Amino acid sequence: MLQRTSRLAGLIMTLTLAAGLAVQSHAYDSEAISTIEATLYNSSGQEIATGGSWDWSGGLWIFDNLPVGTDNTLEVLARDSSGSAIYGGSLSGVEILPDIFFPSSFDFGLPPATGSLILMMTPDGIYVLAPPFTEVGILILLPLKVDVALDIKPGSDTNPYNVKAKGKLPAVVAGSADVPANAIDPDSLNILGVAPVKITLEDIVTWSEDDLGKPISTDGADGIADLVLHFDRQALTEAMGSVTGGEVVSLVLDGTLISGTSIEGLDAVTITPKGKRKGKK
Ligand SMILES: [Ca+2]
Repeated sequence: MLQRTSRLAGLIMTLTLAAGLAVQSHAYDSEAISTIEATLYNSSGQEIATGGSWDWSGGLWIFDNLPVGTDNTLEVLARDSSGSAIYGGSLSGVEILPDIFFPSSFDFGLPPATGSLILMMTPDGIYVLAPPFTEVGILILLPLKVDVALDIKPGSDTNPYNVKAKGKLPAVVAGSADVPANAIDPDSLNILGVAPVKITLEDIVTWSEDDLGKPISTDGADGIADLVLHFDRQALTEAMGSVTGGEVVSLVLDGTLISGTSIEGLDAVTITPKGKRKGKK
């Protein structure tokens, strides 16, 4: 396997240079990926083979022992070092040819019943080849989850939260050029399972990124509409469960884009000291 991999690596390197596929920058964050895995589905959607997980830094992977056939779909999942799936993509119409180049078995003159795919890191995703040099296609890696800038109680840094208070808690999701507010599915949004009671489009914050590339928002309009959410305080307090005064409680806004991609926004509130509360009363 090792010998075969290094032989292939040499071939692929030549091919890469020839095709001008120099790996410079990535549409995805290559550094965030730790491992990838692949699954092959047949035309009726049945899983017929799984491969990996492979070490992403290897840059080239052989997905072998695949049943010969047409009209398969290849799916690839990329995980970060904590094992969370962060990118994914699929390629349909994948044909698995009898692998005469690297047959996994010989059937006395009959063509091998299995084939292989060579997967290779490229700037857009995974370049897929049938050995030795038949291009199958490029599987585009897309983020499975997009971070959004959530600002609970815009205008406040510490977000004091009184668990006795009733009424509405405002929060804003900063719209950006990449993730416009109207690309977010309003019906999907929730904090701890609590959906906002009111959603409006207004431009009240400015979207930017912190040093780590995480989206943040600061006060003031930037010409891009934001999603302003109002949550029922009592419902949210109920969902938080047992909290004590002075405690900082992280709140995650979950949801999806209209395209189906998951989004997540993170902020925190500080429970006001007088709002001591032990579980449900
Ligand atoms: Ca804005």
